Order: sequence, then structure tokens, then C-alpha cells
Amino acid sequence: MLRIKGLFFFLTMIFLGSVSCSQNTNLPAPVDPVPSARQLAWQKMEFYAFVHFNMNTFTDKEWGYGDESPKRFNPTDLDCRQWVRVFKAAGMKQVILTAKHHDGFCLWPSKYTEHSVKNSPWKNGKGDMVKELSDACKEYGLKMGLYLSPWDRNSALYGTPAYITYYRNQLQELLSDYGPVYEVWFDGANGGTGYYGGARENRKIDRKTYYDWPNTRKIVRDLQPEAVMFSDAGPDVRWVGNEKGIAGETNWSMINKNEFAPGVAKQEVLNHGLENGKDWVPAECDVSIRPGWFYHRKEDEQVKTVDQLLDIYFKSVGRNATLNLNVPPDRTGKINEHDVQRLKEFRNALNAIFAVNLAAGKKVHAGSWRGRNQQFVPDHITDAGYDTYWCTDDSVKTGMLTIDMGKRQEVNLLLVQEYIPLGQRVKAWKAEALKDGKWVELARGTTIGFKRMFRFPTVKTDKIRLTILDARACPVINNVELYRIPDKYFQEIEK
Ligand code: FUL
Repeated sequence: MLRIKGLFFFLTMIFLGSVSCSQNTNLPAPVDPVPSARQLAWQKMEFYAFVHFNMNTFTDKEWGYGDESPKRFNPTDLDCRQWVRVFKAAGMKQVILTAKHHDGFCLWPSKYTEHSVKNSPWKNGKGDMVKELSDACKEYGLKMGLYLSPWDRNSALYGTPAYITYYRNQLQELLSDYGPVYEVWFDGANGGTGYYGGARENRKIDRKTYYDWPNTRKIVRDLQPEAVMFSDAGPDVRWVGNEKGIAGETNWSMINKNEFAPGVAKQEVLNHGLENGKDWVPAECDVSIRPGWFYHRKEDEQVKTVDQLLDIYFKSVGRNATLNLNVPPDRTGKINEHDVQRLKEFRNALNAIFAVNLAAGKKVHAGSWRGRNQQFVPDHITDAGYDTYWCTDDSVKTGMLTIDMGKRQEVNLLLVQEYIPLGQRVKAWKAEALKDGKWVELARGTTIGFKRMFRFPTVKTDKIRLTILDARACPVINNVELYRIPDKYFQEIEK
């Protein structure tokens, strides 16, 4: 009996060995650069919240001078749990808070300054908003990110070497005392006029060298290894080059980060990335749901419409970027009813658009796939697994994938994903539908990246074909989805 069992075990091991062997040979080699684990986790969040809430909320400004009295900061009913509930219901995965904006006021009781909540009437100076947000995020399962403005118009030290120590001390407090932080936001606006401890003058700094970025960033890496750092120069996530929420139609996740610094960059390069960039630094689209970043009552009627938000969504998440949507709480310390309502409508629209993936589980035909190996078959693009993909032989940089929906369906939205853990490859693609026996072009584009979405006029068809026309190396596609955007939400924008 023991011998039979032993033989069975032996044969099983040989079988498993041959399976895993055949599965692991011939994997496509990564095309450098590729994302780090923290960058991939960040990209998968897709949509998250920016919260501009600070002294400006109470002074009705966008940029405080730095001479505002802490007494003015007094939310009457601050409720970070309400924010997080609203964001979670909207499908957002993270909340990034302006712990300190350019005016220098700190939302946590920093031991390095008096210009903070500890000298405000809010909770008799005993409050700590960063703690409240961190607790709320933990309770509801969202990630927390922090914005710590490098520019500080309150600090007397700004412009001198001592300020760098002050800035780093604050970074250290924020990254040590509040649990996990997943994104640290370094704003590019820095240097200029300010209060500066009463000096009231113009202080210019060298944006490239003043902050000694390599050593400042090291604090983040050491204390929060899972956090990505955002700035014009990354190092992990780059600004998209505008505050409208629009990524370039061509959007590579690569740039040469050492050519830039926070506040020193070419906006065109940030918007499109570089096909031959040496560093993986994907784009984030930051945009406000209102005209300003901070809450102003006079803007209550100017909250972006569902149509505007959808267009932004398709031009950010749909163009290989993430969407960091700013939703500023009002003076009570809650998300205002106007914005709450709009986010609900926006979520309803997204739910309606993505209700039924017409490609899910459908048969896919391709002329070729890598080594004719089961591991790379075309059906992987409709199987819902992130880590299964279709791929060609190394020498082949084009390919054709035909999705057979089985019956005629109305379609007007295509979603394609490249398997970016192996790098961003595709340079040109097109999509066609079979109509009356002929292939009719629906869409044509350049890059794909983590996710590319494309809206086209509604077509009724049973077969959609995606052609990869050119790539930096053999294309690796892990997902294709097809949808019918309800007419009410359809905007025929892309040409
Ligand atoms: C800019 C800042 O100057 C704005 O006030 C805002 O914080 C925006 C997100 O970044 O550079």
C-alpha cells in the first residue's frame, strides 16, 4: 500500500513538474522600466479623493499669506467619517488630505510650530484632524495619503537651511504617528511672497536644490515603504501637467525623472510621458469638483456636472492615469450636500455604464499566440484574471484579437489593458466591428498602458476586433471589455 502511494506521489510530482515547467518557460521578458509593487498597487486604485480643507476654508481664500490667526480655524461639526463614507460610496479608494497648505497651518498638533490646530478654538485646541482621518480610513477600509506643502508662507525659517530640518521634522511626525500612509504629495508651487514670521517679503528658492529632495524623499521610503511619492518629478507618480483632469491621448508611464524637480518640469512631457523614458513614473490627474481647490460658498452652484465628471473620468482613468478628484469639505467640516449629491449621481452613472461587460467570458480568436502555448491563449483577455494574458512571440510586434460575443449587441465603449508588470509596450492600435460582412473602424489610438477606454458611436455587431499595429516589444494584453453606455450618458467625444 505504502509503495503504491509512494509511486502515486512520484508520478504526481513529475506531472506537476512538467506542467509548471512548460508554464514557466518562454515567459515574455519585461521591457524596462517596469512598475514597483507600490506603483502597481497605486495604479489599481484608479479613483480617489483629494481633500483641500484647512485655513483657507475659513478665510475664503485659495492661497493664504501665512499671517492668518489660528483662531479662525473652527469647523463646527467636523466629521471625517462622513467624508470617508461619501468617498467609499462613490467608489474611491484613498483620501489625500492637505495636512499643511502653503499658508503653513497644520491640521495636526505639530510640536515644531504654534501655527496649528492646537491654538485654534476647534475642540479647545485638543483636536487632531490627521488622526481623525486616519481612524476613519481604517474604519472604512480606505487608504490615507498626505499633502505637506514644501512652501510655507508662515515660517520665519523659510528660505534658510533650517527650514529643511523643520520640513523634514514635520514629514517625520506625519509618517510616524498615524499608521500607514499610501501617497505623499509634494506640490510644485513653492517660493514667493509671504508672511515669513513677520518679515513679509519675497523669498525665492532654487526649486531643484533647496529641499535636497533625495534625502527628503528618503524619510518617506524609510518610514512608509508602501507609500508612493507624487510630484512633477515623481519619483513614483507624476503630475499630469494640468489641473483639468486630462491625460494625453498618448500617455506613456515613463519619463526621465532626474530632468525635473517639484515645480520644474515641461508640462507637455508630463502630459504624454516619453516612449523611451528611463523611469517608470505614471501620471495622476488632479482636478477639483469645483472651480477652486478649497470650499467657497459662492461656488455651490458650480459643482461639476455628471457629464463633465464622466468626460474627466474617461480622459484620466481611461487614458492610463489615475483620477485624484478634489472634494473640499465646507466650514462645518463635512462634505457639502451639493457635492454629496453629485458624487452619488456620478456613481450611478458609472454603475449604469459598467453594468454589463459584453465581452466577459466570450471566445476570442487570434492568428497567433506565443509558442502556441496554452499559457498565452487569446481567451485570457476575457477571463477576468488580471495576471493571465495573451502575448505573441518575441519577434512579433503586431496582433489581431477578435472577440465573438455570440450574438449581435449594441456597443459603444471599448476598454483595453496591457499587462504593465512587464512594461508598457503598445504604440498604436485600432478597433473594428463586423457589420454586414465588412470590418468597420470604430476607434484608433496610440498608447494603452494600465487601462485605455475609448467611446465610439453605438454599433450593433457580434464581433469586435482589436488590432495591435505597433509595439516596443511583443504585445501583452491581459484584458478587454465591451460596454453599451446608456444614451443618457453617452458623449461622442473621441474622434
Ligand atoms: C497647486 C496649489 O498651488 C493649489 O493650491 C492646490 O493645492 C493644487 C492641488 O496644487 O500647485
